[in-house]
Order: sequence, then structure tokens, then C-alpha cells
Amino acid sequence: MFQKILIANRGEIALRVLRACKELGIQTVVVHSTADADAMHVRLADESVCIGPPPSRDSYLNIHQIVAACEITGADAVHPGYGFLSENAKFADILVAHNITFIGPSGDHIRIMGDKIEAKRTAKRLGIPVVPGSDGAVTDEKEAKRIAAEIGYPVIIKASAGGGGRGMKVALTEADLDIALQTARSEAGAAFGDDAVYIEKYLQKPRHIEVQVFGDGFGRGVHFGERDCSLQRRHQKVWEEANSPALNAEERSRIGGICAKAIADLGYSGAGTIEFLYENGEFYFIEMNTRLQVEHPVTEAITGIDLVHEQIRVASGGGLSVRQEDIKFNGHAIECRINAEDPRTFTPSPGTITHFHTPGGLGIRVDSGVYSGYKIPPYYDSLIGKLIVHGRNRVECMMRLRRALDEFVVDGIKTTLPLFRDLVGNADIANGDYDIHWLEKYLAKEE
Ligand code: MV4
Repeated sequence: MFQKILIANRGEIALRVLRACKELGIQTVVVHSTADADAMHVRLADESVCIGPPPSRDSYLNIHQIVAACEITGADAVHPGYGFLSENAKFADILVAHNITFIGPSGDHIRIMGDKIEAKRTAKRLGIPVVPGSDGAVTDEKEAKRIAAEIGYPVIIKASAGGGGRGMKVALTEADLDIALQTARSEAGAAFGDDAVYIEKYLQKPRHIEVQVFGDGFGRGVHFGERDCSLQRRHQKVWEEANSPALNAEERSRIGGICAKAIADLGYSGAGTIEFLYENGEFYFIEMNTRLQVEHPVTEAITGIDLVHEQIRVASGGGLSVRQEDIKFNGHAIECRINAEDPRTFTPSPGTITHFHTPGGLGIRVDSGVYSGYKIPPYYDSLIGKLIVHGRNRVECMMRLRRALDEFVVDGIKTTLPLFRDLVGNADIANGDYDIHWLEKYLAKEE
């Protein structure tokens, strides 16, 4: 097991990883920018190293500074959290070259999944169902037309270096295709320095359902069920739940089994998330994330398994603490992302939190790095906390969520709490009847 882990992140996820390290008896080091000297992760860690000025590229993204912080403190492993360097293959490789363990998959697996064409090709080879479309990159307009005619309109053109919704263009008919292809390629070239694009059938009303997987580092793979992340705005998830209200146990076990086998065959190590669009009872792979995700606590709530413990165990060579048959799905969990933002426009609202009071009681978890008197710096993302609620079933979970939202107090700044108080009273949400466009339509109506 590791002696000392360096946490290369900030905010609630840095605290989340700190807690796991403390439980495992592992010493902790955090890094921080000058803007985060008063942050909770700095206060709770055994040691801290200031690695640079506020902008992320000079601090939390500065590989040399982070490697130096490892050398100075004698850390033998790095947990990257999510965002920042968590899916940076070069960072993973550099750590390995310095004899420091990256708590995550190999640089090569990160690289494959970061290239969306390569990721899709790999998924298909491993038996994961993918969205019908081109076999690889498409450059030629004639070829694009041939593929589009074959799969049928509408089609979507995506950047291979994109992901998370960046660099996509929809063509409703053949008349739109040339322009869509040209714009997608030139935008991809400008944004990512790589103009490779691919074509897919455009699914019009899917849900976003993702499967939590783990490779144990010894060629075995397991799944921890799925999360439904359809409630999002501009590709930012707002509300996530497990299980998906759209799936039954048979569908869960079928898609989970396919993913677990793929992870085993790939020889993948650590936590991963395989993202699907789900429409008319079918799953279509879109991307794989090679990190722990923001919404991992809903999976922890229904499985009772600490996913950060598992990440650390696997990275240290100790394998997983559970086999597939030990993983049971109990009840229902919902996560609300509390952002320091206007609840309608989502404009960031940094500043001082004058009063912060979190809800409690059975089935309630709050993961947050803020406190009363904390001043939110304007340099980073606006997530200030996550409310995760668990119940024996979805109805109980929703009742408990409504009550928890009533107890939650965040004064001094605007937050997305009022949006969640509206959503828990909405009939479609109560019925689990929503797709990836539901929230944006709802917000447009409420203007
Ligand atoms: C799609 C799609 C429809 N059809 N692909 C957006 C984020 C990126 N991960 C993939 N995305 C989409 N890919 C096909 N073939 C619709 C989206 C999409 C979306 C996906 C998941 C969650 C929210 C979304 C919002 C708009 C579009």
C-alpha cells in the first residue's frame, strides 16, 4: 500500500480523496494555488505545497510543479480527482517515469479514449454497441454523403479530439451536409489542432446513461451499474441518479455485463465510465471517461462501496475488494450539483458565503469544500457542493430530497438550490420521464 498520496486537485473532490486516504491510514499531501491558501483541502491535509498563481494552467495544470511537489514531500502516488490532469496521458506517463504511481489507468488507455475515433473503434472491437456511422475519420464530401445516405438523416458530425459536446454539427438533410462537414472540420482544427471528424446517426430524444466500470489490473473487469445523467444544460450535468428510471434489472445486467467484459479484455486498470445514448430500448456507445466522475457518489450510495478506496487498492496492486456477484444495487440515489450560479441563467456568482448550513439525517450526504465565511475565488468551476440522497426506492428518495433541499442554507451568493426545489415538484421529474433535452426546454419555458 502507498505511504503518502499527493492529491492534485481542489474543492470537494480533494476532500473526497483525503477522506479515503485517512480511512486507509495513508499520509496526504495537497497542492494548491495562491488563490486557495484558505481552502478546506489545504486545512485537512497532512502537508500542503503551494504550486503557483491562481490560473489553472500555472498551478493545477502545471505538471512540472506537481512532480516537484511529489519529489519534495516523498509522495509515492498521485490521485488526480476529476478535471485538471485526470485524463492527461502525458501526466500519467511522466509520473510513471518518476517512479510515482498515477491513481488511474495507463497513459495508453487514456490516450485511446481521448481520441474519440479510436475510442469508438476500440469499443466496437470489444463488443460494445456503438452509434451507426463512419468507420473512422471522414474528409471527403462524397464519402460523407454515401455514409449519411446509408445510415439515414439526420446525422451528426463530431470532432475526434472533441468530446463532452465540443465540436459537433448536425445535418438534418443532405442539403446541410457539405456546410456541416466543412464547419466541423475547420472548428475542430482551430479548437484542437486536429481537424479529424466522424459521422454518426443523430439520435433525437435519447437519455444519457453511463455505466461505472472498474478494471482490477489483473485482467478482470466489473460493473457497478449505471447512472442516468440526462438532466443537463449546455453539456453540464445538473442532476444524476442511480438506477436509471428507464432501465429494468435485466437491461442493467446485460449492458453492465458487456461493459465489464470489455474492460477485462482491454486489460484496463482502475475506474472508468462508459457513456451511452439510450433510445427505444437500445444502447449506443458515445465515449469513455478514464477517471472518477463528479457523480460517483450515487453509485456509492446504491452499492455501499467506496469507489476511491477501490481506486487506491487497484493502483497499489491489491486488486478490487469485491467480485461482480458481491455487487448489489440497493434502493435509489439522486445527486444535485449545487453551483455558485444564478439558478436560471447559470451565470457564475463567486463571492463570500456568509452562512452555510447543510442538511442531515438518514440517507443524506453532502460533499463540499466550502464553509461559512469562505470566499469563492473566481478562477475555477462553480461547483460548491453536491447533495446526494439515498432512499429504499425512488419515491422515498424524492421525499427525502425535497426535505433536504428545504434544510440547505447557502447565504451571500446565488446558487442552483432554487432550481432543484422547482424540479422536485415537477411531474415529469417525479415520473422519471425526461431525455437529454428536457431541462433546456423546461428552462426556456420558465423564462
Ligand atoms: C450525440 C447526440 C445525438 N446523436 N450523438 C453531446 C456530448 C457528447 N458526449 C455527445 N453528445 C451527443 N452526441 C448522436 N449520435 C446528442 C448528444 C448530446 C448530448 C449527449 C449527452 C448528454 C447531453 C447532450 C446534449 C446535447 C447533445
